[in-house]
Amino acid sequence: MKTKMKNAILLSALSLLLIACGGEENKKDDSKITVGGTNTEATSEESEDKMTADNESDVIELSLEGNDQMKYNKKRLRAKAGAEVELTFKHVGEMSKQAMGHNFVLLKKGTDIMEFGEKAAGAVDNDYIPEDTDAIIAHTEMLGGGESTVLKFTAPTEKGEYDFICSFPGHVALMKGKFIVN
Ligand SMILES: [Cu+2]
Repeated sequence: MKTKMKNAILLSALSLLLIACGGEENKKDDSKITVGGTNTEATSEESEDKMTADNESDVIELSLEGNDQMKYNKKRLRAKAGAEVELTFKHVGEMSKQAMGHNFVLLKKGTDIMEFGEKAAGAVDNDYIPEDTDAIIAHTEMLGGGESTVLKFTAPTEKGEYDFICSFPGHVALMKGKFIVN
């Protein structure tokens, strides 16, 4: 009888412990959800890019998508000054290059992106990449739905924020972001 009682006490003590631990874990989870909830997409985006930027390997791998809603999936890309960048750019939509073409054009500091967009719109025969400009640091080809490409280039050596845009006519209004060099 005595051992049975001992066991019973032990068991209830154990279950109390378990309940206590469980409660704490739930609390932790709750706080996590609250933090994530306040800052939806940007948080995961940011941490993902940070991880890439902190990577000590020689080549910085970045990715970017464009869709049929005329949007990029990221507003910021990050790279270290002078680093070799390998950007995988994908058009995840289904629309044609003629109707909803997307590219990635990285522009030098001080470029007026709306002005550049207007100029690019005139370069119909060159996939909307103006030929008489020195504002472009690097650019991909124009893609249609389902296509993807990899662009290799050297990040600017000067730290700061650079603009990237899609130069398809009218897209710069929505398809623009910051390429952050640190
Ligand atoms: Cu576009």
